[in-house]
Parts: sequence; structure tokens; C-alpha cells
Amino acid sequence: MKMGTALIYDEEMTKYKLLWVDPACKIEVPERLTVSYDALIQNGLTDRCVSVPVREATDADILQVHSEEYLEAVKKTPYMTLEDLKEFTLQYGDVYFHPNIYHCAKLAAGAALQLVDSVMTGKVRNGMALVRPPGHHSMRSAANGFCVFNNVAIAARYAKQKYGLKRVLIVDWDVHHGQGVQYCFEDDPSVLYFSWHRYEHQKFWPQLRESDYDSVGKDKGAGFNINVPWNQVGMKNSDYLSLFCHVLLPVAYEFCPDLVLVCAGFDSAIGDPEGKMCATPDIFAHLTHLLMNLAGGKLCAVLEGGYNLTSLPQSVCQTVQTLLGDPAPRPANLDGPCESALESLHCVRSAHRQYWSSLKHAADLPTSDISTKRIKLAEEEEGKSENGEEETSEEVWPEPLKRVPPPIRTAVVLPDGVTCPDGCKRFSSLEDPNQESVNKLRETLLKAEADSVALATLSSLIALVEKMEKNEICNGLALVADVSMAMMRLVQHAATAPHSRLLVVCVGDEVVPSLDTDDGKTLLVQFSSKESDKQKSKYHINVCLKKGCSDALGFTQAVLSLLLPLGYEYDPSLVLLVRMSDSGVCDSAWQQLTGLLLGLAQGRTLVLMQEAEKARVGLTASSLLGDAAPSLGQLDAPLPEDVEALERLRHRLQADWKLLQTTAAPDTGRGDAP
Ligand code: Q9C
Ligand code: ZN
Repeated sequence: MKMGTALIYDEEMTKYKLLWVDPACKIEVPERLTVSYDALIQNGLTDRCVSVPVREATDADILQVHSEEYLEAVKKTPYMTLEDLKEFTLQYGDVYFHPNIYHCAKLAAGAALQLVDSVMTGKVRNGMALVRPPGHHSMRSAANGFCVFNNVAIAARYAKQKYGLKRVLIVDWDVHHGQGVQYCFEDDPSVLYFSWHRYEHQKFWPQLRESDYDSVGKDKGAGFNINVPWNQVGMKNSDYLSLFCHVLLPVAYEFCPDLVLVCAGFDSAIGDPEGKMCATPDIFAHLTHLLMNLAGGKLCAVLEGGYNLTSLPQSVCQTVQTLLGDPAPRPANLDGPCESALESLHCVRSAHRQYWSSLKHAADLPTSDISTKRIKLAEEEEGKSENGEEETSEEVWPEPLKRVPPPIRTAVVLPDGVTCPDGCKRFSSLEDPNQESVNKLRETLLKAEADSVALATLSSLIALVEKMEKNEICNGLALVADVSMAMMRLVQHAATAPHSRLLVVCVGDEVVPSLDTDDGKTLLVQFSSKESDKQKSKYHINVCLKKGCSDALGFTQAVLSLLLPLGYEYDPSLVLLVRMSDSGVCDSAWQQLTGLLLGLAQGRTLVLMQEAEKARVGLTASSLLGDAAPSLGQLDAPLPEDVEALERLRHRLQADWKLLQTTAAPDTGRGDAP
């Protein structure tokens, strides 16, 4: 299955620049593109992508979003004198014109359209377009914020029209609010727009009232515009991931898009002079990964902002390498969201709970709107000296490590007679008899095992895990006679390794033998339909769903808003995914789970399944190989009891796991209930 990744770039788009002095615009330089493209070359990524040529967007394409008057006005700019250009520029905010910018703007929009075509025709699975000028601030009849035409908005209209798409998701992770995109689709329920942005209670550019969390969309489009205002600078990886797990992903899975477009601005990364945030470039590997199983993997990322010429290329490389399917690095220092991010999260969830079943049990707004917003604004206004720029110390961060994928992606341990799926390597410890440690373990751990077939399987599993730890094999899949026993043995084995942290995810009702997890070397999360009587510890969590795992949306929501945050905060070195014979999970939900878990532990996941489930080997292997999971389809809301039970469990666990928090400090909303 696994199709390629398109990369769209044309040097022509570096051929315009600011021709006069304007402090607001001096950061938007041609080097933004050249350093990004050079970094892709340096990391060997351009060679691995399918290079797709740009084209000029046509008048008809542009007129899908912009007015005729505006297009005609921009068309005249190539013939203007410097003085005329300056004057023309003056009618707009924070943007500049140049004799060649109209040409580049047509190429930038056309690049987005070429990307949509490449993905929608199946030439590639996903892709990225490196473009200038950016697009998300430009409006129907106005240039704004370095943007001339709204590349992504044009692409969304085009995709809907040309390919008959019913639903398009736009994720805007640029640090500015793409107000142009919001205005374009605000009353349109077929385009879901999500944007987070530096806001500081409306003090940050473009200082719009309508960038706040309570602009949720209009008329039929109510609920389809999601704004996350960042009211402080310095947001970190935890803050971004928290928003994905508790707002964007639950809503996106419920929305079920046919295509995902990303306004991929990297001014939300550390070191950016505009954003002043502290998320590291590797976070974009995770943001990308988390979106890659929506819409059957159809994802188009289009460059927006990003002005630090070190963090921009690093972030671009993280994004493209993830689109190519390489496992993401282990995310650093996820110490939980900050108070201000929690307040934003709280407000957004509450503003949207009437529109999305996954947010139905979100807590009420924190006390009153006035106390949280306007009063704070006034206080800060008082406390601060108004004379401009605070001293800025240069941010430093380590260069992301090279991501070297293991030579073997997926190894399988299968009984004789079960064929090895395409693209996988059949694995047996017998082929590798010199493994001293395995032999030792055989003696110590396995001597009790009478059955020689079971013994061979177990020693293969242990050998496989060791190869995963040594980065020789990325992930694996095994069919075993007794999943519980195999799981126990692997947990015991992991406990002997010094730095091992094992996340065990069990799917199904089978009773899990109680494991000694108190040392924190193992985190066990079980999804089942059976309420468990025993009091579980911080490291042994039972997620009980009425319909078990058979309610695909309910189950997936539990994965997104419970398992993922737990997994990210725990930061395992290995994931063991155990599918019990009575799991009841449907294929697409199972593949979603498998795909999403690959974001943890550098993709080191070992899947254990019962022998009788050999019919599931092919699709599980496909997920481990990095194919996108099929989408769940548009489903009915999960059982209200399940959503509520999940919310209660999350609430109970949030004292121990900060990434499970969804409200700012005193939680008195109705999510607090029973
Ligand atoms: N210091 C994009 O990132 N300047 N545009 C704000 C406040 C406008 C950003 C000045 C920034 C526009 C695509
Ligand atoms: Zn920006």
C-alpha cells in the first residue's frame, strides 16, 4: 500500500523580497525557503520524496476565495514603480509587495493545488509544499500578514469541487491566527478549521476579538471553527500535545475528514521571533504523526510562517521525515501543560461541548468570562511598563538528533503455515543461535515451560525485543498460543533491563494476571467491558467501556484522550500491544490504535495476538509497516455513559498524570461530578 510523499518547491518563490525599510516585514526573507530546502537535501529527504512541479493557480482557482476587484488590483503590481508599490502596500496590514510577488503568489497557491491533485489522485499518500508568500492571513479582498492569496483556503475549495469531498479538515499550527481562513469558512460546516495562536488576551497581532475561543463558527458552520488562544508566550511541547489529545483529535475523529490540510507554519517553534514559544522542532514529528491516520492518510502540509532560520529548517525536516513514515523521536520533557494553556484548553472545550459528542462532558467555563479574561487583561496592562520590547535573550536548544530508522521495519513471529505478510521479515531466534543473552534467559525464565513450541516462540519474542532495543528492528508482530503468558514473560524480561519502560496496552476482557507495576517500569492500560473491582495503581489502569471495544468511536476517543496522553507522559522505551481473543474491536479501530501507538517509543511496538486471530495478521502488519489506517467512517456518538465514565476516569487519574488535565486549577465544573 504505502505510497510516497510529495515535495513541492520551486526556487522562483525565493525571487521577491522587501525593497524598503519596514521593521514589521523584515523577517519574511527568501532564505526561509532556501534554508528549509537545503536542510531537506542535507538530511537525504529530498531524494526520498516524489518531486512534484509547481504550477500557477488560475484566475478561476483564485476567485474561489478572493474577489475579482482584489485579483485585478494585485495583477497590476508587476508593472508598478517602487513608489506605487509602497503606496499599494499601505492599504493593507503587515505585508509588502514586489514586482515579482504576484507571480510567486500564483505559484504558491498553485503548489497547494498540485499537492492536492497528487494526493487525491493517489500518486502519493501525502506531501508538503514549501511556498512563499504564505497564505492564511489573506482575505477575500485584502493582503495581510505577508500573505497575498490564501493558498490553503483555495486548496480546500478546489479539493471539494474537483474531487467532490464532503469534509475537509484544516489544521493551522502556525503561531498566528489564520483569520483569512476563518472568514472564508466560518459558516461552512464542510470545512473544519482549527487554529492555535499567540493571543495574549487580544494584545498580540492581529489583535482580533474573533480570534478568541468563543468564535466557534456561524449559522450552519457553528462548531466548525475552533480557536485556541495562547494567552502567554513560552508554550511547550506538553501544551501543544495536550491540545491535540483533548480538543483537536477527538473532534477530528468525530468529524471524519476526507482530506487534511495543514497550515504548516513553524513560527510556533522555539526561537521564533514572532511566536516566542518554546516547543522544540521534534514536536512537529508528533503533530504530523497524530494527523496521519485521519482521512486514510491523505494529508497536505503547506508552509505558512517560520522566521528563525535555525528552528524553521529543523521543523520542516521533522515534518517531512514523518510524512515519509520514519518513526518519530521520543518527545522530550513532557511535564504537563502550564496553567495558562490549561485555561485555554478549558475554555475551548467548554465553548465546543454543545457541538461535539466527545466534548459533551467538558467542564463549565471557569467561573466567569470577565474574571478570566478582561480583568486579567486590565491587571497586566497596569503592571507592565508600556515602553516596548522586553530584552530578548536568544533561545538555545539542542539540534534534533538524526532519525535513523532501523534496517528492518517489521518482523513477525508466526507459527508454521501462516504466511509472512508482504514487506515483513519472518523472525525466529533459532536462526540466530549465538544469542548469549537469549540462551541465558531461556534457562532462567523459561525452564518451566514444558511445551517446546511455546518455548521457541517465547525465546523468539525475547530475541526480537532485544533487536528492537538495539535499533536493528523497528517493530514486530507475533501470534502466540497464550497471549497472557507471553505478555507476562515479556514484562518480566523488560524488568531486568536497566532503562526499560514498558507500556502494555491490552485490548479485551481476558483477565490480566496481576503484575508488579509499582516500580514504574511498566504501565499497563487495559480496555475492556468489565468493571474491575480491584483498586488499580497509578501504573495499572483499567478503561471500562460498556460496549467494550466494539463501539469504534467510543473506543477511539478513549485512545485519543486517555491512552495517548498517558503514553506520552510515561514515555515508554517499548510498547507491547496485546490483542485478546475476545477483544471485540473492529478492524479500523484496531488499525487506528496500532498506528497511533507508533508515535511512542520511536515506533517500537510489539503486537501480540492469539493464534486464532491469524486473519488479523495482514492488516496489523500493514499498520506496523506505516500504512495509514482506514478511517472509521462517520459514526454515531459513543454511548453517553462511556463518554462520562471516561471523563470520570480521566479526572481520577489527573493527579498522577498531568497530561490528562483539561481544566485550570480549581475544577468545579460539571466534569467534576459523581
Ligand atoms: N510583532 C505569517 O506567519 N507582523 N504571518 C506582526 C508584530 C505580522 C505573520 C508584527 C506577522 C505576520 C504567515
Ligand atoms: Zn505565522
